[in-house]
Amino acid sequence: MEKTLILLKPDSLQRGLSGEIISRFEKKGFKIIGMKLIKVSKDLAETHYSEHKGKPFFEDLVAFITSSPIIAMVIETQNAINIARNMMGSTNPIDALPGTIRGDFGISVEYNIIHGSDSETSAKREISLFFNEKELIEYSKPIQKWITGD
Ligand code: DAT
Ligand code: MG
Repeated sequence: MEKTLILLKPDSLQRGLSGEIISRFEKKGFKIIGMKLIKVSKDLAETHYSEHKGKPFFEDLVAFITSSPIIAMVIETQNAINIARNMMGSTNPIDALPGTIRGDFGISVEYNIIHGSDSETSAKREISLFFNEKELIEYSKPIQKWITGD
């Protein structure tokens, strides 16, 4: 089963949207295998977003993600990365379709509510930045066979 890292950014918690967003992933059929509330350090933020270093929005992005707590979670299912990205919607809420998380709740690209890994390589790298192995719990959910046949 594929795993992906989801971050509910500071605006999610400040706006009281975290339960709603977690619920969408649960209802879709993802299994939550790791979850925690954390205040992201500047170091972790810069490492996590290192691909954007040097871009005009980088400093503001780091300031935003470190400004207030986030919820980090690892969720798992078949094709988890692409399914989660589709549920999130486009990076800029202007382009995000209604029915997606950013399409339903977002207005601004800076305050776009949620992060999700964009590839298998990113998912592996990002999961290991936010979680150690002991924090990821493998368990079975019998309902899984009614979601994916597994
Ligand atoms: P995504 O979060 O959809 O993977 P990304 O990796 O391109 O998008 O960018 C990371 C974050 O940086 C994004 O969620 C919000 C911010 N960002 C991206 N493009 C931006 C821009 N043009 N202006 C301001 N912030 C931007
Ligand atoms: Mg990205």
